[in-house]
Amino acid sequence: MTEQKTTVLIPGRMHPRALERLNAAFDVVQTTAGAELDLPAETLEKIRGVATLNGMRAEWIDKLPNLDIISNFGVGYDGVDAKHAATKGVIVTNTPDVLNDEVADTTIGLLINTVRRLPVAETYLRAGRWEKEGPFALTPLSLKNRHVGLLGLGRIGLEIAKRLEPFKVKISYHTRTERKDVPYTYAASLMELATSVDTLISIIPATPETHKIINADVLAALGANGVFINVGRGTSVDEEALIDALKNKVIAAAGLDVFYDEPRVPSGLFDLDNACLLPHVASASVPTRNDMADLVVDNLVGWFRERKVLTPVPETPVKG
Ligand code: A2R
Repeated sequence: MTEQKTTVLIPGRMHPRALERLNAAFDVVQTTAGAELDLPAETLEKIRGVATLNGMRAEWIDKLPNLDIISNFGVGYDGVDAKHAATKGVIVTNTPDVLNDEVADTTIGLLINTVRRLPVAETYLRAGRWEKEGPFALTPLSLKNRHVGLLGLGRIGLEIAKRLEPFKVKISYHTRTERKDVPYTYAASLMELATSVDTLISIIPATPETHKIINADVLAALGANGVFINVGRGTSVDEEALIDALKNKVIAAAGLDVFYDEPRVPSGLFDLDNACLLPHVASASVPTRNDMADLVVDNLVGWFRERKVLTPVPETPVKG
């Protein structure tokens, strides 16, 4: 007789390595986007685990009476209702730490690309303009003598700060709780941070508290030499205010890897030559995404084999 495998739901897309390993370990039910929970009642009852790319709403959780665990692919789990999961005794896990270095490296690349306009310079060369028209225009902005403010100094923010040190920039930060273990200057509010720095890097999660906190006033406080970089979540930004600030030179430039309503990017941003835009690629290398995929699977396997998970989120702490 064959052993009955535990049933795991994948609502929508999944990383191929995670999919392969999940198929080997579990009885996998994969649904399509738009029909994530369109399953017969007997299948819904069998589902004990979920592997997701940041999508598990409260009403979906409610449809799964025997759910134990939701394993999220990504450190940000704002698309998973972890508070609701907690009320149902459902564990939520995410993929912290394994992506810190990749995201921090990308952040430095995006900052330099934004300030020194390297993607624009490459386009200039590839269009044959260097030979025809002469050297690419000098960039008005430089990283030299900048004062960088980090909004968020958690696992990823700290790696960004460490990488900024050799660039000889001044470093400040704002978080709700001051850190006693870092040499950087603390600002008690976002406004205080934006007023004191000329470069703001956002690496905070999407929460009700962080919704559109980077607004017209914050951008104005950065000033005309100001540079804004976002590698956290697009929901932290009032995008209309950002487009206005870039258009009217309230700030000098922005580098964005994340957007309010991904993958839709406001057309106003496409028109701006002082915006450097990336399609949410900060952690998107094969090795890093493989590590994230393994952590998604290891959390599920650990739970169903030994009642142990590696990386539960704070809303659903696991005892023992
Ligand atoms: O506020 P604190 O002391 O909890 O510091 C956290 C900070 N943070 C905030 N800072 C200011 N105002 C807020 N309302 C606020 N909420 C959170 O963000 C901490 O310094 C940082 C988050 O750090 P971690 O939890 O270690 O997250 P990690 O791994 O650095 O990833 C950050 C985010 C993810 O949630 C994804 O959305 C994105 O980066 O990939």
